[in-house]
Amino acid sequence: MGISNIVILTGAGISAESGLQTFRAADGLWEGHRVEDVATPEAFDRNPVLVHQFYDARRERLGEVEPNAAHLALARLDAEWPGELLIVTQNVDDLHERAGAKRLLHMHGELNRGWCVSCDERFGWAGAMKPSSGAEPVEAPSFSDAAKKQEQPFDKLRTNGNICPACGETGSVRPDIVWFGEMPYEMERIEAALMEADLFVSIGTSGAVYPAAGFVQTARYRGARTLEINLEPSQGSLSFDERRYGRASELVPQWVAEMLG
Ligand code: BV8
Repeated sequence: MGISNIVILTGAGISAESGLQTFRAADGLWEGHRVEDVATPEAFDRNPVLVHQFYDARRERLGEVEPNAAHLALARLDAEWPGELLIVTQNVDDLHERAGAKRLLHMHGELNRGWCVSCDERFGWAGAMKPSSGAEPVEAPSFSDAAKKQEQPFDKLRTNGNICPACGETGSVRPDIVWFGEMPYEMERIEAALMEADLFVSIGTSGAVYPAAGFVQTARYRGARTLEINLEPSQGSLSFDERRYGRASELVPQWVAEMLG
């Protein structure tokens, strides 16, 4: 059966060799935090400053890392694959885009985006999101349309303060990220691609978080071939026709070279 339509799911493991921590750290903590203390809407209501500090630190870290050979190989496949292809990432980092991938979606959101819970606008965001300590007064900037058009991340216009670039509200901006208990983004587009897939490939994910961990079942059910590329067997490894274990920066370029022949 010729392979034409490919769906690729990636997780934290593909960014590990770029220096970004994965989730299943030995102590089960997430950069020292319990998931329920930093990645749930309840946590944000309870302690928004802690949640902002957690995401501000990860957003800052992004500026210190680069895409690795696995990201670059997928960007090459994206550019040269004649059939349908969709990269569905669980990652909130921007390393796939910075490697050049275009046919890509972030099902759990992005660190470089903000969402105003007051006016419901979403926009590019760079820098800290934690409300400024109120030391220096922050007057509302007049640039809503520029930011709205996301031509420029909010921060480039101001350096501090949690102010919505669309409505000027203060303290109403949250990370545009899917927290536990929240509905992942673009589920229709993902389901549609899985329905048409001839090949489903899972790279650098432990298969611990749903609905992403269930995609392999959907793909199999539709008759797609399934391949897992990971450092170790994932929780769903038995659901894959083929499994390759090792480092993404080595195995993904090899696999892409095979696909592009
Ligand atoms: C929802 C954004 C309603 C935040 C994230 C069914 C059963 C049980 C539970 C549930 C269920 N359905 C829903 C749930 C609840 C929950 C869930 O799954 N809980 C788990 C913990 C049991 N799911 C939800 O709440 C989801 N929402 O269900 O809404 C709904 C219902 C139906 C249909 C639609 C919606 C929302 C979940 C999203 C939460 N947000 N991220 C942020 O990033 O700050 S999840 C976050 O954790 C990541 O995005 C990712 O998804 C997950 C971490 O997993 P991985 O990326 O796989 O990372 P991990 O560290 O675990 O593994 C890394 C792997 O890489 C390892 O296997 C390792 O071996 C490998 N590796 C390491 N280095 C390398 C490598 N591989 C190759 N090379 C290397 N160098």
